[in-house]
Amino acid sequence: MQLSERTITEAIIKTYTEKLLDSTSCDVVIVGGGPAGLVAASDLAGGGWKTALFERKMSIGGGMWGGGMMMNEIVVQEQGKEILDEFGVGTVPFTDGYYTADSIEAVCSLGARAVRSGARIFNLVSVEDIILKENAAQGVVINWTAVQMAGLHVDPLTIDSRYIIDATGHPSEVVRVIEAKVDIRLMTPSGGVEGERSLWADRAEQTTLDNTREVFPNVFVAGMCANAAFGSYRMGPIFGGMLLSGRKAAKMIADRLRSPKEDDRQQP
Ligand code: 48F
Repeated sequence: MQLSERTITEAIIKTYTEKLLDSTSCDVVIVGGGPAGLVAASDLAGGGWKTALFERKMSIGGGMWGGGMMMNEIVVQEQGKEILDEFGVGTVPFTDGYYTADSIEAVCSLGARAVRSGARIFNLVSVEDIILKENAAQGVVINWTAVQMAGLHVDPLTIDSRYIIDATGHPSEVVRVIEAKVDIRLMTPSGGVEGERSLWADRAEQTTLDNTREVFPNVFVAGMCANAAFGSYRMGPIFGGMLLSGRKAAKMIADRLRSPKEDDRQQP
């Protein structure tokens, strides 16, 4: 068979365009493909919800690849290990309740599971804003990362979504955009982004979970973004909280999607 350059080009344009077109209206958009975003994407897509994840960089994985200080091993505790087991990531006991895992295996396994569960992952695409209607987020505004990097004045496109997860890690980009542009208080103590505090691993792992919740109508925070939004500590290269946070955000949203009127019923 003679290879046709034109067929190769058409195959890519057609399949990518179909993938993107099919994602213009989602149940959930996840912003950021670090560990928290990837677990959330797997769980939501696996539960049958239409899920798209936008990742600014070429590669998903966020801060997981680099382990601690470029030593590509991560540490998890018992509950985090259970999630890694489920995703088929090997773990090695270190000492009471601490396990290590190869960060490359972890990222690849989380990413593969998310895609195979049906999540659409779009790398090289940045979320730069939300769609705001009726005082709630109704989707995200996206553009090619390359457009942003080149500083080109090119208008973005949009993706409708019933729920959004800000899983952008330390910079908490979606909530920061909301804080800057929207005249509505966030559901944080000050009404704004509280900002991340210094490192306290034990406390931060717990607060990551506590802080995984809705921060603005239809916008949930997960992973390190949850602690940045609600003003808690960073934890360094222990990743159990990230994995569990992604799972918690997915569950909260799936529950909401299953019973959209639940909140209304709870109103006085
Ligand atoms: O930073 P990141 O890994 O977030 P996470 O899932 O995990 C945090 C840990 O890696 C580590 C830690 C705990 O041990 O403290 O830092 O909370 O992944 C965030 C991803 O979001 C992407 C970014 O490139 C990264 O891959 N991202 C950030 N802003 C945007 C974005 C944006 N506006 N649009 C699309 N992607």
